[in-house]
Amino acid sequence: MTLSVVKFGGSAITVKDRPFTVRRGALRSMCSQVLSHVKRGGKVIVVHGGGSFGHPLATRYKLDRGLISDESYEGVALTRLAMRRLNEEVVKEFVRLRGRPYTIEPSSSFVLEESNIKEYFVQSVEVALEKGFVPVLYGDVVLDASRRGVAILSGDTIASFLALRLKADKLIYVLDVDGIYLEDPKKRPDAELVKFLDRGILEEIKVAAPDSDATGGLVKKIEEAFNAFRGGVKVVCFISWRRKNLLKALDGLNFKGTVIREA
Ligand code: IP8
Repeated sequence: MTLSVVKFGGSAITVKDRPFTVRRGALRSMCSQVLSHVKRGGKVIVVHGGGSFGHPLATRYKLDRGLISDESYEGVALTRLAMRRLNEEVVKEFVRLRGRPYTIEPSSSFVLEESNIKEYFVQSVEVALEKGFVPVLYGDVVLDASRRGVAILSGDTIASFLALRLKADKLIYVLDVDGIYLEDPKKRPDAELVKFLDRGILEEIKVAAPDSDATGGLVKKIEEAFNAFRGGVKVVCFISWRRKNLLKALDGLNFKGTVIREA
């Protein structure tokens, strides 16, 4: 039996430039592929991102800088509410498909120090898995014991952290494109998909890719993926949910996407 951690990218499950808008078809397809794999005996932890729910608020209130003013407290509350709304959508979709989701709030399972995970409580994830649930976590604003007070804990970080801690077999990042490209495939339709990603290619991407969201975007995501890979997670990949690609990756069949490998 395999354990997989699947990150539903915020840009895949929401319409990034339309606030609070879920991409219903994409979300349904991802949940359904996860459940097909679970039906076959696989264990899956789902972590989702913020997309057009968490990021616009986190950016508006500059939460990446911590508690910088009285307004920050309002920003923390509103951003967390928005993330809970998105989480509700994900959970409801699983329920519609007769799945067994169980949300575990990152805000009460993690404490940060200078934005890095300092304390954590993963037993709830383990027990939820043991009892047949699909644990669902998400990127959120989390308490930070340093002077900053709070920080954004990205779903990418949670996913790679859990994959390492729980010795997952696979860590799968689901994006709104087929994988990692050296150029933006939405602007350059002829952009080439990177099939195997090593450190050298990451350096090229650092130069080429703009980082737009509150948690550092693509490069941070890839760094997290490398951490998990170096720590022993055998399959770490970036894919799209289209054409049952997520299910193929979970089931160990040939899939289209980007796979991390040693340089
Ligand atoms: O989209 C960030 O999660 P991510 C969540 O996984 C917030 O980076 C609150 C912006």
